[in-house]
Amino acid sequence: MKKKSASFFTTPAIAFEGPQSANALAFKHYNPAEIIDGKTMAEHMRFSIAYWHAFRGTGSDPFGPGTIIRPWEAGKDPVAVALKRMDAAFEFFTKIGAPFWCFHDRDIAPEGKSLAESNKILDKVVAHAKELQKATGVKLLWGTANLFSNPRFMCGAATNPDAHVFAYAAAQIKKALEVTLELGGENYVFWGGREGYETLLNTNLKREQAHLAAMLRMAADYAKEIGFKGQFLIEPKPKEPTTHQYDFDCATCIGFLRTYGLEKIFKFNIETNHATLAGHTFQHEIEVAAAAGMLGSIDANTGNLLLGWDTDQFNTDVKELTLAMTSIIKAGGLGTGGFNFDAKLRRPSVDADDLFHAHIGGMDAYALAFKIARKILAEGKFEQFVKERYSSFDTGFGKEIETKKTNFRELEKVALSLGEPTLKSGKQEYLENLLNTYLHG
Ligand code: XLS
Ligand code: NI
Ligand code: NI
Repeated sequence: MKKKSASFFTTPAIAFEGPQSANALAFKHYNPAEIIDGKTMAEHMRFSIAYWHAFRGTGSDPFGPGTIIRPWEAGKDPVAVALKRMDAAFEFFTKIGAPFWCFHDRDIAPEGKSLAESNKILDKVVAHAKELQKATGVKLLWGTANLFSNPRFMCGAATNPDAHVFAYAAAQIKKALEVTLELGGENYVFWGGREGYETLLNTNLKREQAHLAAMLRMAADYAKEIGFKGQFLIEPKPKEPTTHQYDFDCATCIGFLRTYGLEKIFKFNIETNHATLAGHTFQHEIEVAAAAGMLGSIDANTGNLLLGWDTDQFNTDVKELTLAMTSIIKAGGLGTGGFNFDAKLRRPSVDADDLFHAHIGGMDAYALAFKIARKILAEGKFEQFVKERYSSFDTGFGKEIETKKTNFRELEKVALSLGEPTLKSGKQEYLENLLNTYLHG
């Protein structure tokens, strides 16, 4: 039964109208009801709205205050505003047709004067969110704790040099896990926040990394204890806010998790903008995670490559997304993960409908990329090329290398008898042109 509540958006619910439609407030490629391989597009894409950007973003930047004024923000009592904001958020989730949402504890509820009071306020807002989830059918993709905004976390949370701050962070994660469970969250995310350092003059790197591992271990133990079955996800990022973030990229995190025996507990939440900040492509990070069986979820955004920080823009680059999608589909999809729009409006995008245009663009670009990627994989031309490129490892001494049945003496014999290897083209330009035939016909 739908609960009747005041409407905050004049924009009507967004419908699929197809590629020919001239209506900017309609989907051109994302048809949630379309069935592909026995699953609806909505089920394939599992789109999610990021509460912190869509409903806490004001357009402020280091040079000036917010520009985006929302009607539901009016009011003196921050708890009443938080509840009203939640109504607005669920109206938006429903109108844009996103089946999931994501939040940090402090996005949805203001902090009180003490931890106990903050927990109480959070419970109140979570109870309201639970009602709205029930009324709308929108589900929680993941929850997380904000361990980076409050000044107490200025030197990190799990990697803070002060054990008191560590304990505070532990208490906050404990509560965030409880409310994520309460809301049926399918995953729980750990983004490193300020887990890193500015200078080694005041930092014991080894102890900090061990503390981070201890925090993650305790989180996993507690999740088990309370019956939270969602997937734990690490979200790598190389820098910002600290100069040296410990969770630099997927490869670094895999090494870290294996060092501390945590690799079975975690998968990755890969953010496009974080990948490029690390000097990688989005697809690279997906492939590294997938190769380790640790591909979990996506924070769908993009950065401005001319800038060196996390600009969190909506991604409409179909080429980049198509490449990413081929890797995701080949890896068997995202499981309990989804595509979460960890992206914000540009500062001058002050209209309410800008929030719709932004998400429509992101959803359409991903849906189109998904379809192109499926075609590419169905035709198998790139896969066939790659397969042939490595075929010398399918038989003979190549196979023996892969199956660990050879050694240097044997391989020396091979090299002496076969002589100089013939050069085989990597055919990059040919392959790039082939990719363009899928993108542009
Ligand atoms: C910041 C991160 C953050 C996480 C959630 O750069 O992307 O938004 O997704 O803590
Ligand atoms: Ni993110
Ligand atoms: Ni980010």
